[in-house]
Amino acid sequence: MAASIRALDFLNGIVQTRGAGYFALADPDALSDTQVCQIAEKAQEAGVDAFLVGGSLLMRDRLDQVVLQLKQRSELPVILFPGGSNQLSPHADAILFLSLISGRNPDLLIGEHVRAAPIIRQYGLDPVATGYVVVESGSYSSVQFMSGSFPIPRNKHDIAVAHALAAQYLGMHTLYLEGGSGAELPVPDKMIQAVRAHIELPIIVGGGIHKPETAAAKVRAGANFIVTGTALEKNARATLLKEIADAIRQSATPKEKENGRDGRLNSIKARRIAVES
Ligand code: 1GP
Repeated sequence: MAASIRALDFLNGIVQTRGAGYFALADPDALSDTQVCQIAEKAQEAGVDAFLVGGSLLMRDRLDQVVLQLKQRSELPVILFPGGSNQLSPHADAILFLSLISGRNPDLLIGEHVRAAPIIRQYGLDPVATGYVVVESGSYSSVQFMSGSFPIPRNKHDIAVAHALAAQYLGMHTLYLEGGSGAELPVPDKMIQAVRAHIELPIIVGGGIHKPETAAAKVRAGANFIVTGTALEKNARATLLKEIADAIRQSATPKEKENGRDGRLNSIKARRIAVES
């Protein structure tokens, strides 16, 4: 991402021209220096669109180091994906400015943001306002524990839709449906479909996605960005990155194929009717 391109324009450009993209997540607690460098060197050629960097907790003070390793070995954008206001780096390009809207913890709805905002400005990071929605994923996840919040039950699609609409009406720029790192079960396809049928925002989906076919199914359900972290921690080989990136591209439909605003609205209505019937 050139310095002159804003992060949101970069993300929207991918949605318009390709329909879906791929983020590789580097958790500084989970990856060794060697693994970070391996992923950085292979990701661009494999078809990764950007790196996310962050985690629920930072056990070691090496956020800057990981961001710099990625920047030095790749031209891909580095977007912070912070577990809190202590996870900021001046070397990153942008930040998912996450509000945990599925929880009712005021600190994660606005408190951490107030602490982070002046530093984000000082560092010149480009914030992307993101509604962060945690979904039940078969086991108790780090994000649930650290946030002290209940996830949305897997079969309660209406609750997920209501949160997604609230994020859109609050003016957020993206919605992140999160199963939690290392999730046993990824966010259900039917929940993604239901959310897609009701909102226009780019939808990011992560947690428990290890295989190309799983990534493809999430994209067909309506996801615009797929995040994988744990899969790369276990296997940083370039072939896995490429297989997942290829699956995402082959399953996506560029948004620019839809016609005009009325066309988009009509297609939302049509998708909603299809999901509800
Ligand atoms: C976690 O969505 C991300 O916040 C990625 O999850 O580590 O399970 O790929 P995984």
